[in-house]
Amino acid sequence: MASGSVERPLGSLASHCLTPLPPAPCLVHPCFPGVQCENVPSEESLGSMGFRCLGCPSGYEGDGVACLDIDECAALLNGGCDNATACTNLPDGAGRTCSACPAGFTGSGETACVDDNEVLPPSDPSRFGSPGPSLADP
Ligand SMILES: [Ca+2]
Repeated sequence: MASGSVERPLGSLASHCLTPLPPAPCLVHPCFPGVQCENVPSEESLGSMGFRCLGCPSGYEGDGVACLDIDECAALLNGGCDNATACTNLPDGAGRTCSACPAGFTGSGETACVDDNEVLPPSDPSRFGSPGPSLADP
């Protein structure tokens, strides 16, 4: 009894070998999460594929492969917060926050802190010395 042999039709094998597809680098997700990847023909070797990452998400900076959180407080003057407030950087592309306006001011650090009195003295009288405690008559 002859042992069976399996013959594979050549056609099915050949069809897999005739047109080798270039590997698509974007299939392995080489870009930073959330960044769009684009397969592009490699400039170094003809017929192979490279990739391009299309920018970092909002709140990040980098080349699209590596993206780092932007420290908005350092990048802008006080992060764009009113100078009377404190800017706090938020990680993971979440931007930054401004602290509340100090007592006696209305508004927010995001817009502007406005003095409740709204009227500022032309100069600080304490610069010229205050009258001090009045002397009681003897
Ligand atoms: Ca940030």
